[in-house]
Amino acid sequence: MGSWEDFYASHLPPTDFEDNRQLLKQFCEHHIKDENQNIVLVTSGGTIAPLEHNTVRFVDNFSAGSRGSSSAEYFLQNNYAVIFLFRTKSLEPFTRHFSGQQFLDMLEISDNNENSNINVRPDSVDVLLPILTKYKTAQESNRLLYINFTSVSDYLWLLRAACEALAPFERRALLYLAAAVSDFYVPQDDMPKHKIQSGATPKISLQLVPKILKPLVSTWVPNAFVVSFKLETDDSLLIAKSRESLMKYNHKLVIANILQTRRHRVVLVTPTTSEEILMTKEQAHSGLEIEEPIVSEVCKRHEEFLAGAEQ
Ligand code: 9Z3
Repeated sequence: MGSWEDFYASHLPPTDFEDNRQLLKQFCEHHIKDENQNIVLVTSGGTIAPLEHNTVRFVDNFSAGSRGSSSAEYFLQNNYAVIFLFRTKSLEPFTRHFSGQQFLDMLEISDNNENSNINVRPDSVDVLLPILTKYKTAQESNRLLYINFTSVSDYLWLLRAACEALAPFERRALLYLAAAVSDFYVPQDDMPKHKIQSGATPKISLQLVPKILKPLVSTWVPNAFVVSFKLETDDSLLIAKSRESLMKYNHKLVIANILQTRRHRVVLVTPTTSEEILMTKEQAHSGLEIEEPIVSEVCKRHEEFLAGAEQ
């Protein structure tokens, strides 16, 4: 595996990188003026590892962005300013509640002779109104910034830029790294320029993505409250792998989950404690999302950390 310094030296930033860097800077400069304003970076969705520069094919992963997009809403509810760093076309806060034609089905057209109007169907107002109200409140108070990525390289460039903008918040910055970032990729120097031709069987050699938590925790945002996620498919590895990550990177908390049960069970792991958050079937059916108790617990621990009562 190459070092993270080598990675940035050998991979170009995304084309709209400077614009996004400015947006991140402005958003943080706006919120830092209020010394009571906490801020969170939520990463969400999967990254692609392209196989060609002119990308036709790529390696992807399963993440839909449910965890990140719903968590972003709950952080807003807990009065955080939110930077939502997400995979293009994955789920986003607020719009995530309407998939496919659901939104259009909530509208109706009313015609009179003069002009046409669009109204919300009376039976949909109860559903739409609370979501729209929360969305508008977030927008009007400028508390939600959307920044998107596609490839693992774009993600790493934007993550570093976000950390640079967040560093002045010191302990008030919370990082909630829920994106499913590819562990393997084809370095830009090893990639063909054009579409791989179908003739011979291609030999694709993937390299390890550098472990970015290391510089992030030790150098980029050394005072922030950093929370990472650990995904496994084998339950017997979950806690040990989470502790290993805490030892290696020295951050505050790992939220551990298993692919198949991630919607109703997570374990919050620190070097000395582990606390399960479990949702019953009844809670899930009544519409409760596991991200609500997760975010509430993370905010509580961030508050304790801010108060100097770090556990
Ligand atoms: C997670 O574990 C997230 O909870 C999920 C959420 C990606 C499982 P969905 O987007 O899924 O709601 O469908 N994220 C981190 C996964 C990850 O790749 N972690 C790395 C690892 O486990 C380290 S940061 O090695």
